[in-house]
Amino acid sequence: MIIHKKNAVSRKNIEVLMNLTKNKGWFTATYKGAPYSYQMLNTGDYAWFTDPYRYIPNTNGISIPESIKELALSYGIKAEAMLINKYVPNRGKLGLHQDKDETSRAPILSITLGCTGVFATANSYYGPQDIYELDHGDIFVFGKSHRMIYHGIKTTKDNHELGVRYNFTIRQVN
Ligand SMILES: O=C(O)CCC(=O)C(=O)O
Ligand SMILES: [Fe+2]
Repeated sequence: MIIHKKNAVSRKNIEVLMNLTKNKGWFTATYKGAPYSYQMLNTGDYAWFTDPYRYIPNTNGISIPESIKELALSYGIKAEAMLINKYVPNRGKLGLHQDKDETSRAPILSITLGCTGVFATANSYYGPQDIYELDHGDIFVFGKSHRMIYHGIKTTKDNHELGVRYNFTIRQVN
């Protein structure tokens, strides 16, 4: 199951999510010493960390807003972690990977605000890719037979007044 809804995030939820991005607690993750090209902010009950990849209880006190939890529930997701990524145009990328640190196999809900992310999906690492342009206000959900797809961000466009791309992924961990 893959769902891509254009311009589907309500005004209220855009405001709620933009407010969350004003929090302190942004950091640049590293893997084996190499920094990621984007910044991250953990919200919800669990935080995601690297080296090794894992979820641990989130201690920064930032919770997932109720209206976002309700949206997630409409896709069958008990929202336990929402990871916010901030990508800078032209530089922000994310290599092809699977989201596999969750014990739960509930779908993953992704929301884009700001600049466009050029999002690739594939059935295998070297397989043919489908490309989706994730624009401001888009919702993307992958679950069921697509839950373990490979996916990543090939590039971030410089096309929105926000000046960056925020991606929110809402996950059920357990
Ligand atoms: O930025 C995106 O659209 C994808 C983010 C993602 O795949 C992740 O954080 O695991
Ligand atoms: Fe991912």
